[in-house]
Amino acid sequence: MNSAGEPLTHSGRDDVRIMTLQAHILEEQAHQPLAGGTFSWILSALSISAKIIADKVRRARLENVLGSIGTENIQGEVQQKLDVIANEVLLRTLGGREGVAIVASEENEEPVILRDDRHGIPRYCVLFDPLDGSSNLDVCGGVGTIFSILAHDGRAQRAEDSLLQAGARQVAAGYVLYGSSTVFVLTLGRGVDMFVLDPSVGAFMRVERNLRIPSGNKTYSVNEGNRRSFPDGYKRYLDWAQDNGYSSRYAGAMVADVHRILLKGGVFLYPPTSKSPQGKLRLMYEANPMAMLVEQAGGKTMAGPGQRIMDIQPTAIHQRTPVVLGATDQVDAVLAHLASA
Ligand code: AHM
Ligand code: MG
Repeated sequence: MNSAGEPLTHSGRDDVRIMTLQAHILEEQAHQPLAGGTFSWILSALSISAKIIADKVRRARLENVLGSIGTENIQGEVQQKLDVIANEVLLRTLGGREGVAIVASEENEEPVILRDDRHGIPRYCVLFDPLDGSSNLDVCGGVGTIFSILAHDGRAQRAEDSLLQAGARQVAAGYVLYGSSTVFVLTLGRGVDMFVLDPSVGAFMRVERNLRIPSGNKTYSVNEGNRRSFPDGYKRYLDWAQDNGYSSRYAGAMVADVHRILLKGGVFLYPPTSKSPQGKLRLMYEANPMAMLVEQAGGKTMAGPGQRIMDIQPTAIHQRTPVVLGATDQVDAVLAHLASA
């Protein structure tokens, strides 16, 4: 054991130290001025939710919970059965945590105000997309959970106004990718760390500290089926990229695409289209948390020329934004084409 009571291998080297997500959170707590135990309990609720959802995703076909439920969410999108199940899991685990004031989900029209006494312990707002890319489920593709944590502003006139904070004010963000393994990627504003669920132990194990997005990867990730309705600048970029030896990779689930970019570099785009003039992705549940992760890993995230995603002042919790994110060099290459006449 080291001085913090964590197990060390015989060599005592940091790169071979066994560190669970829980131990990591306790260690980081010392550096989080807002945090304390309250904050750690919220992250532990997210970790438990991730394990439960991972299990549901793996058993979906066996338990016959694939396919749509026959209803639409507030965005007018068809809800999958597992969207609803994952949403319930998160609401129930977070709902029990004293430190959570408000939860807002992509799947619910209105935020849920859990506690708003405005006195006592500092509280937080947790926003999430419970099962991003859920249409991938039927074909065993990657899906994920995305979350964003904001400090609850007790001075806001209405409790829900406290949610309308720019992404730059997030105190933590992360995602869980339910892929060939279950991966938890987290930032508390001091870099990005990655954990993998060890199913035999039942714990997320830290496998990477301080992830940095590599530069120089000539890969773009975009739904090229929408190309005809992209603004001209995006078309110019795609022409340039194809003339310059770029490859294309697109999972159709933002979590899977962003995970690849964090590890390998490249750029992800969801431009405005004629069907979705503001882009498809949601600012508060998808773009902001991914922007915090990408910037903490040394990358760049923009909604368009001169507009950093995390500087957008939200006016509605379900609002959408165009997204260009990834390695700084690759995002700059896109922006150069958006700016040119
Ligand atoms: P969802 O939250 O309803 O699943 O939608 C978001 C998903 C993202 O994961 C993904 O990047 C995008 O929608 C794919 O959209 P499209 O099928 O238009 O390419
Ligand atoms: Mg989503």
